[in-house]
Order: sequence, then C-alpha cells, then structure tokens
Amino acid sequence: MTQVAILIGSISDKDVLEPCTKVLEDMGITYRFTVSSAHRTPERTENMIQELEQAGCQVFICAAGMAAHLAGAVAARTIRPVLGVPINASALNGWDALLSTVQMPPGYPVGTLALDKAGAKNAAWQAAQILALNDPDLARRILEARETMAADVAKAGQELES
Ligand code: RP5
Repeated sequence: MTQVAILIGSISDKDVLEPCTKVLEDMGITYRFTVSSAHRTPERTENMIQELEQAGCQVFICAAGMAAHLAGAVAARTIRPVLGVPINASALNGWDALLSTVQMPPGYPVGTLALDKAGAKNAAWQAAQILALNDPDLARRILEARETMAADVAKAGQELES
C-alpha cells in the first residue's frame, strides 16, 4: 500500500526531497517517490494520480521549480490533500515556483510549504499529521518525536549555559 505519493517535476529535483523521504521512513509511512512533469508529461501525471489513488494514496506531495504547476495539476484531478513544495531552480530564487504553487483558484487548494529542503521536510510532517487523524499509533509517534525535539532544545540550553 502507498500512503503518500511524492511527485517531482524533474529528476533534477530529486535531492531536495531527501529530508521528506527520511521523515516518512522515520514515521513508518509507506510512500511512492516518482517523477512526472505537469508540462512535459501531462498524460503520465493524470494516469499516475489514478494509479496512486487505487494504491491507497491519501496525501500527494508535489515538488517543482520554475513554472511549478505540478501541485496545481494534481489538485485539479484529486480531492485528496495536495501539499506543494516550491523549489529554487531559477534565477528568480524560487519566487516563481512559490507564487506558481501557492496561488490556486477557490476549491482547488494546494497546501504550500516553504521552499526547498525546509518545505520538503515539513511536507512529510504535514502528511504524517493528516494520516494521524485516522491512525492513533502514528499520532503517538508524532507526539514522541515532538518530545524528543523538546528535550533536544532543553539539552542544548543546558550545554549553552554551562
Ligand atoms: C521544473 O523545472 C522542474 O521541477 C525543475 O525544478 C525545473 C528544471 O527542470 P529540468 O530542466 O532540470 O528538467 O519543471
């Protein structure tokens, strides 16, 4: 079963998604990571969405740069949550991708995260939180991870002050 799909617009985007796959793996979430371009392979994108939904995908994470329409193209074809990660892949430093991803028409939202690796990481956390609505064990793992993060801050504070 595939709980989460990660779609990138180009294979050149692959490394940016490494923090995303790590969080999903740490949380025990099954995912499929593949490439499909909104512009270069529109039919593949459309077919992929159907295939992924049939495989049980609950959340789509879509990452692209430049004219970053991948998340919007997916949101047009599914009512499952779509999270968008704009990638800095141009001379406009990612502003083009951010604005292309975030500005969706009413009824077709893309939950747009931060640029690049920061957004990729939080897309995984956001997907985990969505899945946790119906998965108490996953909810517990998320809370435990937060406790670890809080303990790390406290430990760093103690070390800084000592
Ligand atoms: C976007 O254009 C991709 O998501 C990538 O970020 C950027 C460059 O793609 P390539 O020319 O490297 O395939 O569509």
